[in-house]
Amino acid sequence: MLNIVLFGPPGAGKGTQAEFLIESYGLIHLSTGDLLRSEMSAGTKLGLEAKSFMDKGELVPDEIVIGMIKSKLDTVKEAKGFIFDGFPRTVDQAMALDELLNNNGTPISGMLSLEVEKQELINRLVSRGKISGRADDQDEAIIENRINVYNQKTLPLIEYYKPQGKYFGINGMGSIAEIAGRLKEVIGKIE
Ligand code: B4P
Repeated sequence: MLNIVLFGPPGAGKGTQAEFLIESYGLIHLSTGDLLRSEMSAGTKLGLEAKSFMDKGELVPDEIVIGMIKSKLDTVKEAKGFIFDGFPRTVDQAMALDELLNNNGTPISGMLSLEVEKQELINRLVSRGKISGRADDQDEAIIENRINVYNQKTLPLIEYYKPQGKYFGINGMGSIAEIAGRLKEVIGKIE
């Protein structure tokens, strides 16, 4: 089973590259951002609670996202593997994910970390904001906050996966196709 953590700051191209990886490898895509946004648009209690954090560019509390991933994993009976996109985002989330996967005997194969310069992240998110309607893409101060939250709470995950030999840094600058090629090369080594 191929279980990939697709990692990187907001705007690094996680969602974009996940689409390509699902097609190429037949994996199941689990994006906590997408799951939270669908809860928001369905107007559920969970969605309303998440909205108050997401609109400010803050992380949604761990227990909410861990519970959401757990119930998704429980519904999938057969899979070639998963792409975790935007999850885990804290060390507690990573530990919870390991526990869930180890119970099934299917650990994380690798963490693929897309590395992109800060100004390029801001440019990508500002341009998406013009068409996406996403509140967190509309305001440069909120985008800056998301990047700061990433640096403080999410970046330390590299040190969680590195000692396990599962961290792979990937240049996330360039065309979507070029970056997809780099990801494929790394997946070839861990498959
Ligand atoms: P996400 O939905 O994960 O949003 P994101 O970090 O902005 O990444 P996304 O996948 O959307 O963007 P991408 O890099 O693909 O999270 C949103 C919020 O949900 C978080 O801030 C948080 O509040 C909450 N949340 C989600 N998961 C959570 C968790 N685990 N714990 C707690 N809270 C959680 O791409 C961005 C743009 O770049 C796109 O428009 C794309 O077209 C463009 N792009 C991509 N590649 C490009 C390239 N090579 N060149 C030019 N443009 C490119």
